[in-house]
Amino acid sequence: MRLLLQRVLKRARRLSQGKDKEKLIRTIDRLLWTELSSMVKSLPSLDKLSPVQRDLLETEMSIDELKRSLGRISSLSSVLAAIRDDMLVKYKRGTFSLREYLGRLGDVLDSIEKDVKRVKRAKTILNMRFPLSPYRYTIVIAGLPNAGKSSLLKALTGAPARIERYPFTTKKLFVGVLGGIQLVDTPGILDRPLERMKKEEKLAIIALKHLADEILFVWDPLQDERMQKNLLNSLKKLLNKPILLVVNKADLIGDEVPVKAPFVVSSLTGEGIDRLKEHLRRGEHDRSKTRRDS
Ligand SMILES: Nc1nc2c(ncn2[C@@H]2O[C@H](COP(=O)(O)OP(=O)(O)O)[C@@H](O)[C@H]2O)c(=O)[nH]1
Ligand SMILES: [Mg+2]
Repeated sequence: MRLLLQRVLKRARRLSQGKDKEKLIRTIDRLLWTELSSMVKSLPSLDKLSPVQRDLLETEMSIDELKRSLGRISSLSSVLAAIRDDMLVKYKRGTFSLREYLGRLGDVLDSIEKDVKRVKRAKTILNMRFPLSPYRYTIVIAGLPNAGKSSLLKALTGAPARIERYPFTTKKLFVGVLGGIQLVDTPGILDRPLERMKKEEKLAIIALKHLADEILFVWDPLQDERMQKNLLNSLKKLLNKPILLVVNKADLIGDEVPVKAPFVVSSLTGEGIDRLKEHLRRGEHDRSKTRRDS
């Protein structure tokens, strides 16, 4: 906040050309208020948020709290004006001190430090753009690391996946298209227990939850069964979407399929892939997209 004040002072000095103190006072006041009010105006109307924006915000703050913060910042308009007028009187009497003015402004800014932080964070969250089309039926691929998620995405969609940046995280997101469906591979997001999720990952998952129509869980017959069941259950709870179970690496297991699954495939040899593709494509026609909330 002190930085904001320094910036304002620097610009005000330039604009009022140093000598004219009355102009300096008025300029500091005007610039500071412009900064604060534009911070408030830069947020979209909180009563018109989409469900996904609302969910994202509420992972980190209550919307009422945010509204109160905005209110406190807005209410500084009159506080700042009163300080300015006081300073103008002092200037006329010859007792004006710039140091005193800045000190009082600093105190005022300190009093809204938390509010400003909250508003800035809200702005970051509300400006998030998820790099997926909200209009396509969306299948999110999940499963343990090495289960074959990336291989399956490639086997299903052919072309190399489009690589996007995951909002809020350093992670990459891989998007492939099959007919009108988009398939998404989310390495490092949906491949381990979610209890210890970081703040940013939580946001990413909530956005994903709003976009996903269905989860394709890749089961790896070579990996621990319990771990996979746990992950499957936590995804069921977290995302609350229909889950399509696909056993991968069919080429390595012969006839001994370890879980009951409607599809057993090999992303390596292509076994079972056409049947799965057909199923996914058929689903696309059955499900008319009526939604979009984001
Ligand atoms: N034998 C065999 N290997 C596979 C199959 N699918 C994936 N793999 C291998 O398993 C490893 C992990 O695959 P990858 O697609 O990177 O898994 P991800 O971490 O879930 O994305 C790689 O070495 C793949 O070549 C499969 O169907 N059969
Ligand atoms: Mg992968």
